[in-house]
Amino acid sequence: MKEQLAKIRAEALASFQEAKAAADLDTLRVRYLGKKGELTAVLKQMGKLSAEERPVMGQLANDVRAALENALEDCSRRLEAAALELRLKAETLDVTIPGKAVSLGHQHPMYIALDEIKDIFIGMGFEVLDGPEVELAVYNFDKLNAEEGHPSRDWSDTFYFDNESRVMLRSQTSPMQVRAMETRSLPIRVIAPGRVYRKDEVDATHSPMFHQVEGLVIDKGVTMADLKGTLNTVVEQLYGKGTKTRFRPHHFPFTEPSCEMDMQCHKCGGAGCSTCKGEGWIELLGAGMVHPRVLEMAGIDSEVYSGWAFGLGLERTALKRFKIADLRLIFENDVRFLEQF
Ligand code: 2NM
Repeated sequence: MKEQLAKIRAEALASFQEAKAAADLDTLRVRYLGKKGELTAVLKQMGKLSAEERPVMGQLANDVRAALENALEDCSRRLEAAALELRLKAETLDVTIPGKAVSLGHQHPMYIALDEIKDIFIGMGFEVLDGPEVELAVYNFDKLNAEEGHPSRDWSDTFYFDNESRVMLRSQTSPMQVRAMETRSLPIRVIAPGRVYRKDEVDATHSPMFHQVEGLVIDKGVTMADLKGTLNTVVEQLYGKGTKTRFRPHHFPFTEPSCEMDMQCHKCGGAGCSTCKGEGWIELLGAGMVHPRVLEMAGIDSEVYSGWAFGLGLERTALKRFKIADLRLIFENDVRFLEQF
């Protein structure tokens, strides 16, 4: 029996050393130490021993069991460490390898132009307003002094939602200015950029959806001189110091007097060329002194307060600002085009 125990011990220890994986150790544990294992089989023969031999063999068997358990424990730890080592090697990250470049989009030139315009006006104390693209005709037309019968109200010019021509896609951002006059305390200094809609065919200078920036100043003693001074400052910041401008008389229903503002052609310096179509001047925006009737409809006393307003097309402004030839490029969103700005 003593020899049997020594043999089990030697064999078991050797096989533990050879185990390659934790699963192998489990199989070996069952084989040597399990209920039907080799050590148990030997212990079952203890009954045949004499009373003197039994405790000696018992002690010996316990020593073997303890030795095997310790060895199993050691081997298990060794295998675990080896497995961890292997995993760490396999999962090594070389943090010095250059990353894959992420393809970022590009800010649209029209929004670059809008940001510049916003910055200029915010710098002069204006607030930027946002408002609904679906408007009431009352705000888009009536309160802007464009009453029933005005050509811009025609079904062929405006997108209406109902047969009564009450609800529409705004054709200008001026309804926001009306809302500002009705709800804000005076004085008012705001700009309202946003999308507007008109029934136009798409060509190099037209689109049924485009963007406007309108501005409004209302205070006591505001005159055309404020209009000219402010807009000249904006144009110089946008197109460069020393940019010459001129104001031509014009007509809008919501302003009186009304004007259009041109800048001297940057290409020919006013002599006339293809960029300015021989004019020497390039049209920038419309403006004027807010019509007293518009002020009164908004609940502002036109005897005490006066104001000026302007409106410009943002796409056309971006075309001029970045010398782009065709409006359609603005809407196509071709990255090869966008990346140039
Ligand atoms: C323009 C030209 C001139 C304008 C007027 C108003 C308001 F609400 F005060 F009456 N908002 N915007 C205005 C004036 C717009 O766009 C070419």
